[in-house]
Amino acid sequence: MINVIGLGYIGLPTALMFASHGVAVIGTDCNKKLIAQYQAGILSFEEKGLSELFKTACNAGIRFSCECQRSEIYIIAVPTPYDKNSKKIDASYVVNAIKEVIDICPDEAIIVVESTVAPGTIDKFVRPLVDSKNVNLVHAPERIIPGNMMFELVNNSRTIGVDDHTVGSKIKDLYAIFCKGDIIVTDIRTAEMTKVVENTYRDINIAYANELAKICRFDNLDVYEIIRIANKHPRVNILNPGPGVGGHCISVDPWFLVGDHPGLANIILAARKINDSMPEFVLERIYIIMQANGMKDITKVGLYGLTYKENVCDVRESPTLQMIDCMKKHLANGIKVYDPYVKDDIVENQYHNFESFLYDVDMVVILVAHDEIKQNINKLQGKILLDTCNILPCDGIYKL
Ligand code: SAJ
Repeated sequence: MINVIGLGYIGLPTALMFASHGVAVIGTDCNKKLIAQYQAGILSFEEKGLSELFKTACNAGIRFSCECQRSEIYIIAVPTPYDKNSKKIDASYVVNAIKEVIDICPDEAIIVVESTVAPGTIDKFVRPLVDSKNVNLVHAPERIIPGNMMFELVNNSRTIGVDDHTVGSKIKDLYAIFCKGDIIVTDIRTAEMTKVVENTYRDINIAYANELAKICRFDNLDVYEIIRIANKHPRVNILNPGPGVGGHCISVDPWFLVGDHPGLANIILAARKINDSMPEFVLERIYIIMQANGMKDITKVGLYGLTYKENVCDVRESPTLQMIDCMKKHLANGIKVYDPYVKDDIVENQYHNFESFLYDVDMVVILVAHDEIKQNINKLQGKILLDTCNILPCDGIYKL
């Protein structure tokens, strides 16, 4: 049996995937409300293909509980935030999960940490906790992208970091039950570093696109046309500029390298700063555009999109929230906000109906390229538009 600990964006799909492939699974989480919800057959977030997988896993007998269970294999998928001041990992969720496991697990149990961790975390925080017991540690960092999780869970390559190759083979065979991608077995420190390096690579490349957007704005050039042409070169592949980098991964993991290697992680730090500066850059664009159109009232501006990217409901570290924080510092209140994926009221002046939102604003700032807005471009007629995602045809539209 596998006990998957932490049933959020990664733990839940992983638990469901194993269960629907015939493995006995118990999913546990300290959040009682979440467990009650799963036991009642209700999902906590939306993701393409998730509800079908949930049904299959429930029919296959997956169980949910608040208490960790005695089991031969544990998969830990709990959050790993970073301390905003020191930039170092806050490993407390991982540490607490390991402590719970150690209290109940049998001898020779295998504990797989899937949570992304700062390189060195397993040696520094986890190993000392398990030393008293005869267990095997594994680090198998998740790699799936929100928005396409089900496909990537099955098709992506995986990394399995181990101390012992017999354990490596066993865990490789376990993931191979559903994973069609290559499964590479390596040591734990390499697996830790590889995962953080992957997300940092993407952060740096997005930062390059964002810096180009700023340079092109200054020089009055069309950054999208420049990127389009540059990308025709066989060895150039510039990413898309945007209103900033959100989510719990790309905007967090590079800080682990900066926090642990001050003075060495220079490009990484610069990239983080550029990406973090984008919400404020958009805010400045809003003020310039308002001025150019004789608009004085910020309450007539509407922000479209609150999530960290398109077609997901996750708002963690989202550029829109970063921008709203920035506005609060400037004491600019009353801007209107709408997102079809965010059902709860999480900010002031939030709308839950697209039409009423549009009715109440003169200017719309597109911050997330949800399918909804792409399919309703005609409804934006007559509005002043700032499109930070480059989804609208260029004529008469303001861009980054
Ligand atoms: N973004 C841009 N321009 C781009 C691409 C993305 O501004 O060209 C922005 C997005 O709008 C978003 C942020 O970057 O705000 C991050 O989005 P993303 O789609 O690039 O990545 P995540 O955070 O959803 O998922 C990443 C993935 N990592 C890589 O692609 C290297 C995923 O595979 C990881 O599993 C995930 O982090 C994770 O959990 O670590």
